[in-house]
Amino acid sequence: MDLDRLAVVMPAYNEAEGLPGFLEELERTLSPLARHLDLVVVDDRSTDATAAVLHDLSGRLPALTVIEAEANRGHGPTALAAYRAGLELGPDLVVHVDGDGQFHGIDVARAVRATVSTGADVVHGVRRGREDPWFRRVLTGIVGIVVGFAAGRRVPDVNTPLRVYRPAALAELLEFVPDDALVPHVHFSLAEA
Ligand SMILES: Nc1nc2c(ncn2[C@@H]2O[C@H](COP(=O)(O)OP(=O)(O)O)[C@@H](O)[C@H]2O)c(=O)[nH]1
Ligand SMILES: [Mg+2]
Repeated sequence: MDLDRLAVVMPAYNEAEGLPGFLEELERTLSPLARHLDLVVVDDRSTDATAAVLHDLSGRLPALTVIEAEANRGHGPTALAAYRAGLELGPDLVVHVDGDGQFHGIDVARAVRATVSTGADVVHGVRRGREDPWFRRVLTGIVGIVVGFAAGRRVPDVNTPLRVYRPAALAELLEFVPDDALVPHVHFSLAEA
């Protein structure tokens, strides 16, 4: 694969238990895709052992950079801070994935490969067969319909956290979304469409 630098950016909140396995899995599956891999995790002032676990891991995973948020600001602003930190590294592609380990490393790698092979500015990983509570599904459905209507095209899994961006496209999107946006990926999806 023809990538010089690949940056994975990740907001994390109270994920002490799952993060080591997930980050090691990402390192294993993604490092073959680029000469240099960065894993940038922004810890949103977790109240569990996330900060200590990340500190420990950074000794073992040279790819890992940990950023401690100044205050707990929620998922959206933390994801935006992670995107900005990733962009600053000057990567060929930026991958965003949540710290909850909801995706398999091989699927993250598939999304990266799809971005390279299609030349797309943006690739979304779409979650199928989710087992969310009914109110989450209703909310997701309504947001999907509103965005689809506003954008003039259907955007499946409109708020998906697995997203791959070319840096120029991401920089444009970051201009478009306020730093404190609660659901920046919905804004992104709308702007992308
Ligand atoms: N940064 C941050 N993330 C949070 C907070 N509360 C929940 N999250 C994370 O938000 C992410 C998305 O929530 P989730 O329920 O997985 O949504 P879904 O993936 O759309 O089903 C998860 O990674 C949670 O850990 C918070 O206060 N700060
Ligand atoms: Mg999730």
